[in-house]
Amino acid sequence: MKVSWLLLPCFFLFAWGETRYYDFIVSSTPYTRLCSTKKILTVNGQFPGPTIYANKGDIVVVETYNRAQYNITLHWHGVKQPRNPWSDGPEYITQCPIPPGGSFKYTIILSNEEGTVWWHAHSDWSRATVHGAIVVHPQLGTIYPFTKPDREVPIILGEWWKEDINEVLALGLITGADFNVSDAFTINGQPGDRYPCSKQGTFRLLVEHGKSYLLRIVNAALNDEFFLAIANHKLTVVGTDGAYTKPLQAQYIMITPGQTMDVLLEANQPPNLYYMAARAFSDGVGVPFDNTTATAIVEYSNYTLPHSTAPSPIYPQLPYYNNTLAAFNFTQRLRSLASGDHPIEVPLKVDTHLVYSVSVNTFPCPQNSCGGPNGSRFAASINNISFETPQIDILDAYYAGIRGVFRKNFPSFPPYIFNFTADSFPMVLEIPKPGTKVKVLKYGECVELVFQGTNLVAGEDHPLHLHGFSFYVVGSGFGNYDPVKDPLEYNLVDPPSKNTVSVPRNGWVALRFIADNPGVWFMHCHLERHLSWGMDAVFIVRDGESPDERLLPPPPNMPRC
Ligand SMILES: *[C@@H]1O[C@H](CO)[C@@H](O)[C@H](O)[C@H]1NC(C)=O
Ligand SMILES: *[C@@H]1O[C@H](CO)[C@@H](O)[C@H](O)[C@H]1NC(C)=O
Ligand SMILES: *[C@@H]1O[C@H](CO)[C@@H](O)[C@H](O)[C@H]1NC(C)=O
Ligand SMILES: *[C@@H]1O[C@H](CO)[C@@H](O)[C@H](O)[C@H]1NC(C)=O
Ligand SMILES: *[C@@H]1O[C@H](CO)[C@@H](O)[C@H](O)[C@H]1NC(C)=O
Ligand SMILES: *[C@@H]1O[C@H](CO)[C@@H](O)[C@H](O)[C@H]1NC(C)=O
Ligand SMILES: *[C@@H]1O[C@H](CO)[C@@H](O)[C@H](O)[C@H]1NC(C)=O
Ligand SMILES: *[C@@H]1O[C@H](CO)[C@@H](O)[C@H](O)[C@H]1NC(C)=O
Ligand SMILES: *[C@@H]1O[C@H](CO)[C@@H](O)[C@H](O)[C@H]1NC(C)=O
Ligand SMILES: [Cu+2]
Repeated sequence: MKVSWLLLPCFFLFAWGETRYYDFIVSSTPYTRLCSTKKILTVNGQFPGPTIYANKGDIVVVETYNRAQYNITLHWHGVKQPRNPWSDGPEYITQCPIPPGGSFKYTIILSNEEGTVWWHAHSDWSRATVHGAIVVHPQLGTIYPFTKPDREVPIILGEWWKEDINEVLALGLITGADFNVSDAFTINGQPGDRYPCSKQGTFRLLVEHGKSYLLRIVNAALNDEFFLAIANHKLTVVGTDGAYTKPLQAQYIMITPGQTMDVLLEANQPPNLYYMAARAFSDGVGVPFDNTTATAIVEYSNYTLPHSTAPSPIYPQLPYYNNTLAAFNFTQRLRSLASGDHPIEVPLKVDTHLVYSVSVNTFPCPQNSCGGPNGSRFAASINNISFETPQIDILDAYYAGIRGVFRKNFPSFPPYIFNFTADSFPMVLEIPKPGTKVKVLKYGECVELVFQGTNLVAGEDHPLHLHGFSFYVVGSGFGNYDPVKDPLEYNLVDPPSKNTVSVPRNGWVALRFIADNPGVWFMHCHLERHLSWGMDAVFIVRDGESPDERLLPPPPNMPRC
């Protein structure tokens, strides 16, 4: 075992793991999809990128070399990185980008994550193609809380644009209109045979009758939540966001960008070809989305072609794209495993209550000249603050005491209380306030955070992601959150542990976490369009008193702005 500079006394809460090393080379690589070839950003030339394998409690060191023409940063999504925001990745939040020709050594500290987490770029929209899975196996000497599957397969869901992704981003930012939607969805990089020129590469999962498969599903898409199903097969969810769940049987799953799901597939059907299909769950009225379907094929090994007919895989049933209840029904049934070997500790006493409203907004444009509704420019906000990205990263400004980069007055509650889920609003409510504000938390305090979705401009499901923590989703519902009645219905026994939670359209979710990870931590909608419009917030968790409750020192060679 190699000892890294990070191993300070009392550092490991969980175990002494191994250190693993990976080299990631970011470059522009030509790829052919949908009948044409374009250059995309990749890691080591792969799309999706390489899978990182580790055991619980390990440290993973990723030497990252930027051989592309764009700034880049990498984020280790779902990894809490205790005391180490320096390697968390979001550009201008915890680091300056790695410039073309530059390099940076990321140190990824695994703690209690077990299952599937993932990595992706966190600069502009480059995560469209720069992403991959992180598989965290149980510690040596411990086992899965379910029968060991015969094989494990990462299933990475993504999107494909015919245009260069930087142009899609630039066009939306210039015009103020909504961004162009993708032209295809992908499963392990392949759209599947419902798209032109795509039959050849379709991802095939070869299975043997009687065996079981652990699908490590990651939604790496920029802007689309997915329904996913496999024809004639039940799916058994056993984990999500790097934590185990009680086995949950389902005909379909709903997975948002940022989420992972570990799903057991039993190959127990008559040998045949079966489609795995993924299409958007999109419930915003009038909100444009990619209305296509990606497919892969589950192929039984002893399946023999019937001589008379051309093989046509069996197609699964998926909920309709705007079926809010189907999505909510699935999400709401997830429960933590909460067993003797995998106990959970749901905080019962809350120190700080926060209510954050999440809204899509508009800014007026001179002569109504922009591409958004009525000539406005699209925006988005949390508690009516539309986040403005600073030019120096917030972590550096906090650590070095640089003034003028951010303010500490992020509102704890919506500044104005109204019927958040009403059908229409006075125009003045639609316009947010731009700013770079953070919420400061004391080390170790218990936070209850309620996200309230609003119907401003267009209500839709928002997948909110918190860096640096997992949280327990203790409640959710439709309408306006009621601070008196709704807490009576909380699940404080076995709520799911998540890092990305879907805030239902015209509804709310309540979550709890202990602020025991000092540093600067980004929180944002994981729909990239909303992130770019300002649906973002930042927490600063102060140092605690003992040495192992303090921020680690910055590593050498942090990129400069
Ligand atoms: C956006 O979509 C429009 C309409 O489909 C198309 O003409 C244009 O080329 C696209 N531009 C980019 C940058 O994606
Ligand atoms: C082939 O499929 C049948 C089910 O129809 C199963 O009983 C048998 O064990 C399978 N054989 C192999 C080698 O997988
Ligand atoms: C999406 O496609 C389905 C057919 O698959 C069609 O019925 C529906 O109208 C389409 N919806 C939108 C908003 O394009
Ligand atoms: C879903 O969309 C269809 C039109 O495509 C519409 O008739 C229906 O009311 C919508 N359902 C919901 C729940 O919004
Ligand atoms: C949720 O799904 C379960 C299982 O599929 C079903 O029995 C139940 O009726 C559904 N509930 C709603 C509200 O759709
Ligand atoms: C656009 O303007 C119309 C008429 O003034 C108004 O009813 C509508 O709410 C506006 N839409 C948005 C999204 O602001
Ligand atoms: C808010 O508006 C919705 C939609 O019009 C309505 O159904 C609901 O009763 C309103 N809630 C309150 C608290 O007024
Ligand atoms: C947001 O703030 C702006 C500027 O102060 C104000 O005009 C607007 O009404 C506020 N909107 C909400 C929903 O609080
Ligand atoms: C790359 O990052 C540097 C440092 O923050 C910044 O000055 C530059 O504008 C960035 N380039 C692009 C294309 O975003
Ligand atoms: Cu959103």
